[in-house]
Amino acid sequence: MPFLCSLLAHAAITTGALPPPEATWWPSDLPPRTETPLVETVPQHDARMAWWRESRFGLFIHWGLYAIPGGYWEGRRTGGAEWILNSVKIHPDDYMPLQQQFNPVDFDPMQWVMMAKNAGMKYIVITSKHHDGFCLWPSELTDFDVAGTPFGRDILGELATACRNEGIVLCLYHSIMDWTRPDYLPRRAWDDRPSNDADYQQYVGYMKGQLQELVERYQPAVLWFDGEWEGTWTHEDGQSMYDFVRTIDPAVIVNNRVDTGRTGMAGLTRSGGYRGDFGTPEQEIPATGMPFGVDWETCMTMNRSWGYQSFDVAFKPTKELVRKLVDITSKGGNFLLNVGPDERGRFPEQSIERLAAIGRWMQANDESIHGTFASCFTGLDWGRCTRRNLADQNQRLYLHVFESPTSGVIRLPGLLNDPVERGAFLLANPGAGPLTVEREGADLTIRLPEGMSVEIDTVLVLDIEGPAIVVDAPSIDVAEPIFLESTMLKFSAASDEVEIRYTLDGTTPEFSESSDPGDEPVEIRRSATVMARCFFDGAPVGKVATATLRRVKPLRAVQTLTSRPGLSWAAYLGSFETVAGLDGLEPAAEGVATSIDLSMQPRSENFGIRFTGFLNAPRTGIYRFSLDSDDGSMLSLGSVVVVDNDGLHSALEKSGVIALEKGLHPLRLDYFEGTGQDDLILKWSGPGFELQPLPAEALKR
Ligand code: H79
Repeated sequence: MPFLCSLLAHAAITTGALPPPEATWWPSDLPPRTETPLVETVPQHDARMAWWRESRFGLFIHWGLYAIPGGYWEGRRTGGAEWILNSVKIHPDDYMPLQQQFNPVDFDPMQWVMMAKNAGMKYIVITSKHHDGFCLWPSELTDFDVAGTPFGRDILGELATACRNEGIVLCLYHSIMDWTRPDYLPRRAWDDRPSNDADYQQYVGYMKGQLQELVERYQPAVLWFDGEWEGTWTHEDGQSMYDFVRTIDPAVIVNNRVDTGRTGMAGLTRSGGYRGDFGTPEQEIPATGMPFGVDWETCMTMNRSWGYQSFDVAFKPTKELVRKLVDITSKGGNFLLNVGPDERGRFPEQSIERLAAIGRWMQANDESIHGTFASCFTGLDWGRCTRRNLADQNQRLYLHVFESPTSGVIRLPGLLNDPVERGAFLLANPGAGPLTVEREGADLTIRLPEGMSVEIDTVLVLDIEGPAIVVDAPSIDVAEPIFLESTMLKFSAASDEVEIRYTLDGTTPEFSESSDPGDEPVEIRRSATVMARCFFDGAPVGKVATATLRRVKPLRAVQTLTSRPGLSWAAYLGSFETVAGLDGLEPAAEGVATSIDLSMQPRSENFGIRFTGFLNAPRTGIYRFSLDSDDGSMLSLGSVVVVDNDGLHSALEKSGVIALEKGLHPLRLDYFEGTGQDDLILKWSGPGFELQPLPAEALKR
């Protein structure tokens, strides 16, 4: 995968004798620390995650030695922030002496904690160690730590105490990548220290030793790993690290960057048994919410950099930050908002102002954030919705109005529940009188107070009877979008109180003769554009669902005289950006494979593999192929590209569907790896079998 590191940042310090171990602390609403086993039931997992899910809002702190250069090196403004060692290609021998300058005399952990707490944040994640390897606590295992700075104080210890005193949960960010530790590999190209003795497993042992120190000494509630993407860190390392830290502290929550299952900057965990308790979108918010039970946290900078840079003044306005928090909460995620303190230990003035302003909004509205869960609506043109369960199965909806409609009325589309008596009210001003709630067909409407103007987000509260039932587009269930002779269609909606109508000719379903009722399964024998919609009392509700179904002929099988087991493979050397780069090259090695994997890879980076032969389809029917690769890959059968997963990217799964006649089909699977991690997984499903790896019988040459 590409190594396109973003800019930004810096590191920190250490000193001093170890403090006596703190008395074990744990906020009373966190699960007991010993009752969660490594292999959990769903209720045990939910109990472990409960405080984190309820918190919704946390403070990220990037602090370390990099705050000293602050994006300047040798008198030039270089940028790079916490990445400055890498961005400016600084030799460790020139970077590590920053340790002697680290003396943040203004460090006041109680002030930091209070700024977070007053902003409505419930936890703090601070960099125990960033990519530069500098440690913010006095570690027994390295001298490159705060203990070796003029400052000398145990920064994590002091922060832990302040957090404990104020009921803020302390969490630690810990980088797997380490640019200065001699055993870490790969070395930066400009780092010419002899590397013959470098022993990566020794480095992994060092990390584990440090994590044991951290967990036992500071009891972080979350371990937030990062820098996992270099090829040296494997899935096995990730599994082992996750199990290691949870064995020391069964209640600890660990992000998905501990393992290799993260999907790029979008940050969610791909399927395949990867460790990690939550996904980590970075600098982005998923476009839609996730299925219930998928935990995630968007981390984001207030300006552009994670580490301190005085010249980075591109701070997001408070309004935008609050709306991002609300947007994320309405999608079921957490918001981890960053501050990069300067070399004296001060938060930037702009960050202080924004935290205070967010706090003023939270003061009146935090009930709509803490302990709430995702919206029941897929989209609201005036704002967002968050929810809370009430007694008797009832629900409270928090309606976050971002733009007040000129009509003075907001609409809750397709919400079939009735309001409980009280009607709606303003969260920040409940005394302002009940707001009129009316039913208009399947919608509820709420009249906003006369002349209400919205500054950041005005929150209305509406209690409804029972869990929310929202009717939107019906779902169209069909096995695959292509079929041979016929296929079955089924429709379903969120409630029995609505009627589904559908058409097969591409026209929008009306409540008339021109459409058919969708209450029974339908057999389709011809290609069709299916459109379906819900109706309530004869009036349309929600969006129109569409599916294109194509009747196809199966790809003809080919006749061959010979058919031996396995696929032929050829391995190529080179730095590729697409699979087309393999064309016309001389292979560096060739052989036969009876399964599709990378066991024949000629080296760890910058290579390509082309598999050729035949796919043996056991029956005539519809087949789906799922291709998961890092970096690019492409699967063709005959002249048809079935899955195009080409290009430089991290692990990414794509699938394609094709109709095949029973028998042999010419197959070509191209793959290439740039730098970093590599992976190639091909699975298929077909007539009578579920998604699985291709068995040896399917591969011929
Ligand atoms: O600590 C902050 C940054 O210093 C750190 N993460 C946040 C929380 C960070 N390191 N690198 N980056 C951010 C950007 C790196 C992006 C890439 Fe990749 C790494 C591109 C390719 C390798 C991640 C993994 C995105 C795609 C694959």
